[in-house]
Amino acid sequence: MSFRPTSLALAGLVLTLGAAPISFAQAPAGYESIEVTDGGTIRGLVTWAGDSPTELRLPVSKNPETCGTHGAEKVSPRLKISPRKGVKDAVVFLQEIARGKPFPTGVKYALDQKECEYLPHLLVVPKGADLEVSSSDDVLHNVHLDGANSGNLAFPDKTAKPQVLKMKKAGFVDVRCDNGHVWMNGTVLVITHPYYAVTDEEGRYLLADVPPGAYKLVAWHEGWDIVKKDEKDGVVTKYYFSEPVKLMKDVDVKQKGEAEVSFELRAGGK
Ligand SMILES: [Cu+2]
Repeated sequence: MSFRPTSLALAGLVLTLGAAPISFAQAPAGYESIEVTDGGTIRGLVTWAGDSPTELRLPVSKNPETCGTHGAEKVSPRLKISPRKGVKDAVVFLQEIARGKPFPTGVKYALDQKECEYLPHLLVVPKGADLEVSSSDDVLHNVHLDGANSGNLAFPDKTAKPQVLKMKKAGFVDVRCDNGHVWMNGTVLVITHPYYAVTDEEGRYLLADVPPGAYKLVAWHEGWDIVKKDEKDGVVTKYYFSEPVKLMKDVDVKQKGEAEVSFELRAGGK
């Protein structure tokens, strides 16, 4: 998934670009880690505008003994709205930044499969880092990664060893299971810089130590509406979901200042 930035001159910094499209969230000339001593903070909320929709429940058509934590249904993990309208699992990040703080060290980027769901549902991984995938379930899962990075990993049961995939390219990666667990999905965002945050249960996010300057701030959320489904003998074999929602706002970060930027999602995705 990629798109071109609307403006090539950001933050007073003129970027020279080649003919190739720029990957989403990728700094064209690479990212330079520096010590940031006068950085500011960007914080805010991702919230739901209007009445919260009824949660989407999907029938558990396979391995209910392992997967059926809500009886014979799974609550779709794609849209989680708190009673106060906070939206969990949106990712907020600077669209581009050439230099800033380093990625934190000693972080393990891991994706587990538990009760036929991906934990975490949305994971951000630095470009070039290892993603470790494991399973805590005693049913066969097949982890199908597709997008900026691809892969196909089989986990017969929870005794299967974790498998490691290097996330070489920046961009979004869809994760799903091809073994009949049609509700299982997750997203990995591979990013070139550490200015990102995944929203918590109340939709909150915080970006710290941002070098002073003007930026484009992106809020991204996966699509949540079912637009189509394949069925065989009355059983859904594949769900197709609406496109992800990408919202963008300008933000000006002052030296040791605090900027507040919030985003709203709404029914229909726009
Ligand atoms: Cu599975």
